[in-house]
Amino acid sequence: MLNDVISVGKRKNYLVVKTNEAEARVWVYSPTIIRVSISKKHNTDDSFAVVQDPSADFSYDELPSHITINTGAIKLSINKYPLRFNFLTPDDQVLSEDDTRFGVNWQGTRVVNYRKLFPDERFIGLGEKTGNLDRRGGSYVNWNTDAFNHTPTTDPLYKTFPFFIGLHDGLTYGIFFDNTHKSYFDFGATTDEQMSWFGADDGDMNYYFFGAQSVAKIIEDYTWLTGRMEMPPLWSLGYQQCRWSYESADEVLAIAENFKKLKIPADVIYCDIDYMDNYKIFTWNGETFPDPKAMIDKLKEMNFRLVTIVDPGIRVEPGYRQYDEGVENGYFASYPNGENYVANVWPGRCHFPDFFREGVRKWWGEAFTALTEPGVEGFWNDMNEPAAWGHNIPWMVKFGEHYMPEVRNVYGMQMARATYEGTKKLLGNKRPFVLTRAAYSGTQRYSAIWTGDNSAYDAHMLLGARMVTALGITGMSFVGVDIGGFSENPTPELMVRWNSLGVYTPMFRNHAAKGTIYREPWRWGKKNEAIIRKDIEQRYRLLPYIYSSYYQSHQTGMPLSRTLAINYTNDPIIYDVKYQNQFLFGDAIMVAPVESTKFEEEVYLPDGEWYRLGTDEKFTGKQVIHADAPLDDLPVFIKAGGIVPMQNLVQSTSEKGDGVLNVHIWYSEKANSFIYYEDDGATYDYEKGIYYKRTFHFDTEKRMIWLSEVEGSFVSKFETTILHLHGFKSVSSSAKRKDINQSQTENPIVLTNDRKKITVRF
Ligand code: MIG
Repeated sequence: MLNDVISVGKRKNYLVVKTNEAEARVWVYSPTIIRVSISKKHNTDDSFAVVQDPSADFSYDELPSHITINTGAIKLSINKYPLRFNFLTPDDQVLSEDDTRFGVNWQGTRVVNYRKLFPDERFIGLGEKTGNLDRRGGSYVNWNTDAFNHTPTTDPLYKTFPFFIGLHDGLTYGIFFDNTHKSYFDFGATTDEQMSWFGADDGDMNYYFFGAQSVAKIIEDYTWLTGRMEMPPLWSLGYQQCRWSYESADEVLAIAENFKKLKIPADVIYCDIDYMDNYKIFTWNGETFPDPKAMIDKLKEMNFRLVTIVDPGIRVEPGYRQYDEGVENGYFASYPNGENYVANVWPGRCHFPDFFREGVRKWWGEAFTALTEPGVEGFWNDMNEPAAWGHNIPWMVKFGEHYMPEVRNVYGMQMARATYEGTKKLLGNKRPFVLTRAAYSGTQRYSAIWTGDNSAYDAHMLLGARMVTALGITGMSFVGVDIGGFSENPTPELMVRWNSLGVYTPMFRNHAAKGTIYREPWRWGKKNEAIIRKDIEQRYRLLPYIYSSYYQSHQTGMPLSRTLAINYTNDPIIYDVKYQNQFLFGDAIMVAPVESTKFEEEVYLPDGEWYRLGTDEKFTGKQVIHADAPLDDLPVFIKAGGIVPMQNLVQSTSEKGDGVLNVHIWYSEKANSFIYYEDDGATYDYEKGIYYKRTFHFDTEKRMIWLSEVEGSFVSKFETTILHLHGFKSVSSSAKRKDINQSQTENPIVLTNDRKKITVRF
């Protein structure tokens, strides 16, 4: 236990507070972010997650009983006898504080921080976890695991995001416990509602405290600290068709051709592990995929991109290039005596690249020429927990300078980093698409993620919706789940329903395990095919809105799929398990997931006014409504004031479209605005100012709609903007159709795109 302080002083840019057994260090990163690291040894101070440096100076006051640091936004009061940390608002309300009795406590190498639990305290975050939106009463472990066949209560899963947000007494705070060892979080589950606690098997009690007074600002601060996503390639936001596996080039092409023939929009097709020769990474099976380039060229003609899988396990086989080079240069994880570590996975006996070393990452990255030369642009990283049969890699296996238990939770992130850095170089100015299963905080800088091997039943679909929003809190905006469920077979109803939810999932990918029935949109009968097609079409119409929302993630860290706890933090009803799966998709759209066996659903409309998408039926908020939920019409609502730019139907993001940007606006008394963003969707030119950005405003009091002057030098692919007004009294609005597009409202206002400010009166 931390006992009395024996000395206080400043060293470089941090405060040092010593007791006779440990040392606490305190840094200020910004007025709303303070870091505390308490340790008996302070061995290393590297972080895989953090990309910012602390501010150079801050001042502290030392009083007889305590030390204070006041950043203007947070008051940290450090109690000296014994050493305890208390975080307060500038007007002295307690945000979060150590349990006065136990504070930070060690048992051997294990370190835990016990904190006061407030009676009304809720907890959100921790990323990819099962359980409820409000994690109060929950207990969790972070230990990246190949969780095949997991259920809606399994823990741990594939990823580690040791970041949560606490909510009590109308206050908000966040804690990021940046410790990569196996870690534990307990939100009052095991302490008789007395304390919350978090800790790890080893390492420092090293955490960042966020004191901003809104969930959105805390997410902004957390993603400032750990980095934000780049703009994704536009093609990766279209519909993605995957399967374990399409077994040959002929099958891949036949699937793509069918999408074209049936006029179902799509952008991406995948090759899972069977495209390789004996599961050897960076090879192709010469019989089933004799000419990858020819196949990919044909796919490109059909406007399809190919994503191929890579696993970390390198098959032990002399003569196989990756094996030979890895052995020769000592690139693999090893036992302490220097022998390469061997475990069994798909290729049989394997070695595992040590992604913790720069030279190894470079070597791995360069090997992607085997995929990029024939034309692959997307790289799927699987099995990187790392997974091997038997799961537990011996503790003595070394990765870089670390033994396995210290860095297991980061292995997947370092693989994704190596893949991202390597393929970014190989693709020149083009954006690679990287997808990873295992991850740690900060992975948003390199990769999209999916939630691993879910199953084809309703509870898993709902869990997926909730996980996506929890991952959004922890900085991961670009997230998908296997639409339809990976294991087992969905009923046609579940497939249709899940696909309709996929429209409003940041990454829209249909995937299924070996041995399950085929999942493509046409496998479910003509009637269901029509619904699936209609829903995928909606995704394509929404792409200008979705792409602008990704820009928001890129700029501020605000995720695409947002738990209602971000905007309606203090409304207790949104935490009710009945409504906890509802989410906002971007600023304007609210989605209520519905099980495939129900055709009506209780939906909670939070404060404000809401319109049902498709009918424009208007509702006042703060009430539960019974919403119709037939399989062809998922309950989707637009927040009054919502501004949603859409485009005409295209069959692929590679199609140019008709040049019309359809901007839908739903009436509200309150003024609103939306940042519209566009660029070439493919390259890094946007980093040089080659983008197109303008803000759409409307203001009911002023009876004006205006488009700000365009910022950036990109020329929009839309020559015309058409405004569609919904629910405006002075203009007739009879948009009664479900598939809104430019020709179906009576009031479109046609504007010719001018880069200067455009104003419209209504
Ligand atoms: O041991 O590559 O989660 O998406 O299809 C299974 C085969 C390995 C697990 C992934 C899944 C993928 C499958 N992989």
